[in-house]
Amino acid sequence: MTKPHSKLPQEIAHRGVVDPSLGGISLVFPVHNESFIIEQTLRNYIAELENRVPDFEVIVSEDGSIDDTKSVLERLARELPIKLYMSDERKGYQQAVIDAIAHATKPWLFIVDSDYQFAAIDFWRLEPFRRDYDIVLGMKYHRKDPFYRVILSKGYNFLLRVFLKVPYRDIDTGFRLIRHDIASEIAPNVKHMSFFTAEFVIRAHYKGLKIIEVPVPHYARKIGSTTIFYISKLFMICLHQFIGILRLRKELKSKI
Ligand SMILES: Nc1nc2c(ncn2[C@@H]2O[C@H](COP(=O)(O)OP(=O)(O)O)[C@@H](O)[C@H]2O)c(=O)[nH]1
Ligand SMILES: [Mg+2]
Repeated sequence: MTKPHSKLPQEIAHRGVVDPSLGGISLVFPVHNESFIIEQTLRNYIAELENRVPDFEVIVSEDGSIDDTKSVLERLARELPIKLYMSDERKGYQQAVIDAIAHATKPWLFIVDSDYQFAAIDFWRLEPFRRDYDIVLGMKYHRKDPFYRVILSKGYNFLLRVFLKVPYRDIDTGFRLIRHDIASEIAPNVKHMSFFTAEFVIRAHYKGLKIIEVPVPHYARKIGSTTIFYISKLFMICLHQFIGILRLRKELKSKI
């Protein structure tokens, strides 16, 4: 991997029609209980990208919402160009992404958290790197989450450096461009960690793929709360992650 830029460039270099030779993009949103924000997210991303990415589709992968999310999405699907997949059961983030990858038809995936902690316009910070990389990770600069999450994330990335010898600073980001063929090949193998992107990136790293971290602004959640990292579950999440790191290390031992 190339060393990331250590600072966030103020300017977005290019915001225009993307080079069609780089291939079309499937924008993928995993969604769970986001009724208050999902409309804003979808409208902003579609407005930003649909006329600038020549070969473009939007895939919404929702499951298990118990708020108003499903009816908001059904209403939006009548108006906006989205491919909507919903499930009554909560499949979880990883399965939602794997299913979306199977439905996606474009050569690149832009997989983005649906709670608008990343702004649509920052797509343009990642996009130029498609030319030379297989995976472009939006590194949160700076992370606008509760203090305990920032500390946990720093500790987690540190443990990955020590135990798995990977150099990333924000490996589990919710804003990334990934080549579709790579995602289809690697995603189904992710099994040890509950942080899907982290294990995915580590596996890609040891396959020798080209990965870069690019700083992007991060915004505090305006509404709702994390749907994954409840304080009451933190101890078990950390324990599970640590066991996952050890299992992945065992599996990849010959390569590390
Ligand atoms: N489809 C699906 N999406 C999920 C699930 N859990 C979380 N998400 C989505 O994943 C994204 C990240 O979740 P979030 O709770 O914001 O994580 P945080 O930003 O790390 O606190 C959000 O867009 C959620 O709506 C799930 O079980 N299924
Ligand atoms: Mg979030």
